[in-house]
Amino acid sequence: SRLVDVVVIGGGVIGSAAAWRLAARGRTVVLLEQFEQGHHRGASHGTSRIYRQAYDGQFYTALAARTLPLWRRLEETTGSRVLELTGAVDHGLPTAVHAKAKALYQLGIAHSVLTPAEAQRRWHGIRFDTTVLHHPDAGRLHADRSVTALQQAAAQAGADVRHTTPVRTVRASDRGVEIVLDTEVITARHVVVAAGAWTRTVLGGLTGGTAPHLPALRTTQEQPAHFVPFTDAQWPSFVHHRGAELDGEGIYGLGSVDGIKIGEHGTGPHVEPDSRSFVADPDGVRRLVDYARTWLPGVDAESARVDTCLYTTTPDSNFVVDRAGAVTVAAGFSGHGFKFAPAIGELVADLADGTATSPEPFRFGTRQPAVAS
Ligand code: PYC
Repeated sequence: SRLVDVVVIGGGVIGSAAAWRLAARGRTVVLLEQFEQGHHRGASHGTSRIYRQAYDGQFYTALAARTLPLWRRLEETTGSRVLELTGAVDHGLPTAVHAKAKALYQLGIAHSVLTPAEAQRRWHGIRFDTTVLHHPDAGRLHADRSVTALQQAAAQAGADVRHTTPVRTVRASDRGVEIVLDTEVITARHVVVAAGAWTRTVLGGLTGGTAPHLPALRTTQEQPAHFVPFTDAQWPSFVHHRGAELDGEGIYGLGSVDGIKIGEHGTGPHVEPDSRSFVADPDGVRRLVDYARTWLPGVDAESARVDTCLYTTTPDSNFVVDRAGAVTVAAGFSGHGFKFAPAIGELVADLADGTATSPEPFRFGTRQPAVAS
C-alpha cells in the first residue's frame, strides 16, 4: 500500500492545525475526516470561540500568547480573517480574577483592573458587580472559518485533505502504522489521532506501548445559546467566574456574527458521540435565559437560539498531547482548546519529528501510571 509520512485522523480544529504544521515542514500528510466539510457533529463548528490569554497560571497563559502569531500567520497564508481582537474581561469570584491577573502580570502581558463602574461605562451590555480584569490581546475566533483556513493552508502546503473518509482500523505495521479505510489501506510512518470524542474508538486495539496512555475522556453534549444584541457595540469575550475557573460554575460569552453567545462551561450530560440527541436540555436553556436577563442588559433575553456541541474532557481539564512509538494523540481539549490549535499543531509536528517531548501537563502517561493488571 501507499506509504506517507503522517496520517492525521480527525479534521476538526486540532487535526487540521496539525496537518498544516506537518505539511508546512515538508512531510507528506493525509488528513482524514469521517464527516462532511462543515459538519456539526463534533466540537469545532459554529462561528465563534474565545481567544484569551488570561488563564489561572503561567502554562496556558504563555501557550495562548505563543498562539496569537500563529493565527496571524494562518491569516497571511490563506487571506482569511479568523481572529478579531475585541479584548476579554473576567469578572466575578475575586480569587479567580486575581489568579488570572497575576499570570498576565508575571508574563508581562498588557492588562488592566477596573472597578465595576468603570467596566460598566465601557461595556454597557454586561452587568458588573466585582472588580474586572481586562486584557486587550484577546477576542474571538471565527470557528468554521478557522477550520477551513487550516485545511486550506494544509492543502496549500501539499497535504491531501479528505472528508467523508471514516477510518475503520488503525494497526501497527513494520513500516509504522496501517490505516484501513473503506476502499484503501494507507501505511504511514506516523499517525496523529485528533479525533475528539472518537479518540478511543479510533485507537481501538492500539494500546500499551504502541499508543500514549490516556486518562478517562468524558464526552458531554453542551448547549450554548445566541442572543440578539440591542446595539452593535463591540462585545469583549468574557468569563464570569462563579466558582473555580473551569469547574462548570462559570459562564462564558462573546460576540459573533450570530449574536451574543453564552454558555455554561462543561455542565452537559454524558453522551455517546454517534447516538446523541442534538436536543438541548430545557432546564439548561432556562438557566441561560435567566442569566441573560440578570447579567446581560445588552441583549434581548427572549431571543435565545440554542445549538449543541461536544466537549471531551479529561479529569483535570489538561489536554493530552503525547507520543508513544509511531502514534501521537492530541485529545481531551476539555472545552477550552480551540484557541490553542495552531500551537498544538506545532507541538504535534515536533513530537512526530522527534524534536521535542510533550510538556508535563499534557502527559497523562507519566502522571497517571497504567493500572497494573
Ligand atoms: O476557553 O474561554 C474558553 C472557553 C469558555 C467556554 C469554552 N471555552
